Amino acid sequence: MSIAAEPASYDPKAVESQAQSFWEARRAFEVDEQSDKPKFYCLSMLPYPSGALHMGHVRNYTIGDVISRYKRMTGHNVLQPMGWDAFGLPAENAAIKNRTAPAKWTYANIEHMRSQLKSLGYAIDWSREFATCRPEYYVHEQRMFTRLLRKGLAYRKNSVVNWDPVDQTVLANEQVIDGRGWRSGALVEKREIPQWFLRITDYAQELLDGLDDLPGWPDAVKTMQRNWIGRSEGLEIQFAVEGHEPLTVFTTRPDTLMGVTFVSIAGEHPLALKAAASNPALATFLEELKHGGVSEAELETQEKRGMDTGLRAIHPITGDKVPVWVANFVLMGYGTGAVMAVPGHDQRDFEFASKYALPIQQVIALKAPKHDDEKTYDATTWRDWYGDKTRDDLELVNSGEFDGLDYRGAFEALAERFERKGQGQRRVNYRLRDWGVSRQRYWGCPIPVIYCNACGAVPVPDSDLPVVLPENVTLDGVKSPIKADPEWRKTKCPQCGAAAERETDTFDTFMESSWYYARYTSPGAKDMVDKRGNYWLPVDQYIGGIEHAILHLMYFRFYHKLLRDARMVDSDEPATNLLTQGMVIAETFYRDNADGSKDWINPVDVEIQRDDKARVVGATLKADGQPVKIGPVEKMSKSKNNGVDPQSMVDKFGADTVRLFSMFAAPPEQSLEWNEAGVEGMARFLRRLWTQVQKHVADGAAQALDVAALTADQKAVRRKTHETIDKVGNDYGKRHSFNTAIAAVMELSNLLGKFDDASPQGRAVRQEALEAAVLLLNPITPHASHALWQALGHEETLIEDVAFPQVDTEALVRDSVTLAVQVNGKLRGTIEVSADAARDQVEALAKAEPNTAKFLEGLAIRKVIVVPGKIVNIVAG
Ligand code: ANZ
Ligand code: ZN
Repeated sequence: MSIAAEPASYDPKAVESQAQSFWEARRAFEVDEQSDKPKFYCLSMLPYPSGALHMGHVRNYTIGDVISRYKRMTGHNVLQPMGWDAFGLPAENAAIKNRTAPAKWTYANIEHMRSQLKSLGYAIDWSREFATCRPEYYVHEQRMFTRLLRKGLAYRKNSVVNWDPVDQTVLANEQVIDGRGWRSGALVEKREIPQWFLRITDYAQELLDGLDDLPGWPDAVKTMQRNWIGRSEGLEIQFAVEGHEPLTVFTTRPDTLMGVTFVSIAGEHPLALKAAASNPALATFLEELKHGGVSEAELETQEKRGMDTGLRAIHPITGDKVPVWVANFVLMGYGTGAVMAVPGHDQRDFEFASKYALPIQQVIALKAPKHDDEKTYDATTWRDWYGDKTRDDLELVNSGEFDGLDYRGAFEALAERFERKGQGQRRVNYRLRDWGVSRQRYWGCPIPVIYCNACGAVPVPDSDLPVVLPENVTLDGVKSPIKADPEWRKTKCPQCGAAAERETDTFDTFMESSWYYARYTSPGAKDMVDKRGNYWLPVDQYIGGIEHAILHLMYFRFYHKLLRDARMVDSDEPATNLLTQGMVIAETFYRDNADGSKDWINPVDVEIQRDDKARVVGATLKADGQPVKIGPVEKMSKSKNNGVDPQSMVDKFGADTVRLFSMFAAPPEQSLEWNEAGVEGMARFLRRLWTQVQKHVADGAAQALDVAALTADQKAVRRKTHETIDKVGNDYGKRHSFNTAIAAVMELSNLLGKFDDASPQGRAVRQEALEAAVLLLNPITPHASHALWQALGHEETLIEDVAFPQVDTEALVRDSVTLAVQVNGKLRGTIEVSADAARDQVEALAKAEPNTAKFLEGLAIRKVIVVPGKIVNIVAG
């Protein structure tokens, strides 16, 4: 026997760079469609190249990588791509600040972040990488748009934007701070300008119905999407207006029709504009309304304001005259822009009527009121239950012929009546609006349209695409360089050849992120996607932040349907399974400044003091040793300076440890609290496993395992090995429960630490256990696993190609079981019996157990109950 050499100690830097160069040289993760394995497309939401990876990225991409590597080990042809969502406002802001072009800034960030991703060892097919700001990417988007334009699925209409009167520019919502321009500080105005829209509303019902076919999506996301689509069934009802055309209202509550005491219309409603023509006070009021917010949230919260137009509408059933008011909470863009107001049962109408002393009338009541306050209607305070149509304990009152009907009954009766008389009709409305894709920003994909005085808006012909965005520009922060440059927009009309001008708006950046998943499947394809798309799509596992639950994921689903209808893909939905990972949070630390503000201190600069029960009792700044205050645990952010730079953690601990911690600290959907002590714990575990393997192999190769020859202890270790394989396989594959998988491997490693058996079969059992541990951790710690697998004697088989270990069910069988022995229901001892022991043998052993025997002394045994595998209860007296 040779003297064991000192085992190589764990050097993550060396191990990781060795594994990474190996993968790179072998192109280990490049895939194509020529495979007899089932495909698995694992996609993580692509990053915005902001400058450096943050912990949220690391968490997202590690989850995706663990799933990808696990799927590869279980026999799948796995595609895991990566790219850059490279257009967007931050590049413009950074360009102004750093006096560089947005393109230059973006490309530099991509370089840096790519190397960061590579240092984390993700199993990415880098040959498919792209940046969405490149013409060879966005040309497809432009071609798609011109197609949609010809099909009528894209159109132009006026729409309101935020206008900064000082900078003479349109502002994005996030550039409006407290109603003022972020640079100029000027009060922002609303302006109507023509903008391009995609008809996502044509797909509203399909987008809604499709959610029922997505069992692999979180319910929370599906609910948010349903609410966003906001399907409402109701009636359109006509109200005659004295001296004018009839007014049509949309209501979901026709059952409250007899409670209508006025009609409310939007400030932009044509009838309001007509009335204002001869009513200067009203005209002034309409002008004022234009300055309010435009978002629905703002409309919900702002104070109710209105003005009587002086017009009178005729109630379609009673013939009574009711006033027509302009109300600031009625949206022109929803329904008909006109509402039959029922202050008795609609809260907004109630607040409005209370403010302007308009009549309030009860028409819905409880069928069987119990409490006194339910028996009388109180028009001075709002009662929510009157307005809830889903309740079946309500009925119509004060409604003449409709009294006694419920919501459904009244709905049907009125729908039928109005449809017969031509005074109204059933109608489904969606809250979903068409997707406004125009942005007045520079750093985006140019909208491929040419304006000609004679021909109007003409799509740029395919042969002239792409319309390229100039990258070499200077930004002064006021105007988009392509808007400021009179030359860029000059062109000829593709139809008549006359002098014409290009559109200078660019697309919303959600456009690029709506189809990138399809492009990854078809690198180099002439069109957006080719037949390779049908091999890979739909995405089998999509992973990203919950903040994308509504917009991105809606556009992503919409775009897939556009691709399907353009016959580019066969499927209806882009992704079968969706995982929304939780936030990364961390402690906050600060010191108070004299002026009451706070100086936030980064957690890496803080030393934490704990008591002997590990409770935090204080914190000091490492630099000066003086105390700092501890704030709440919050999402990592710049404003609280509690972000931990992943790169510094990778440099300090290695990528595997960072990956291990981010998978161990919390289940993927939950918040993950970053703490360095936890990271150190993970580093210790990896080092221990490393040493266990190195010590084991230093003693030479293990003999072949002879299952029949194992001792009880050896069998117990082997059983643990296979129990662990079984559990980890389930945790990865069925539950995405990575933290419990890691914990199981830790237990196995602990057991090996106590298993001190240098016999040939002892070593064979240890070899099997260590191989299992290394393989089971491979999806999470691929670098260490790569090296340890080789150390375990597999120079020729690569761990990247090794299958996930199989459970040997024989090994799970317990030869002996431990039984509790009770006398008259009280625990007196335990016995070890063979798993297939006969009943009388078990009884005999139980009675002979020394402590039990003591308690049985002098008693007569009446009965012995044996619960197999669990207990023996001896009844004696
Ligand atoms: C009378 C009524 C009585 C209403 C009642 C509600 C409760 P959803 O479910 O979102 O579709 N409405 C219609 N068009 C509107 C607009 N352009 N701006 C603001 N509000 C509008 O809501 C439909 C209900 O919202 C409609 O039903 C209408 O008020 C109002 F007890 O009609 B209801
Ligand atoms: Zn023309």
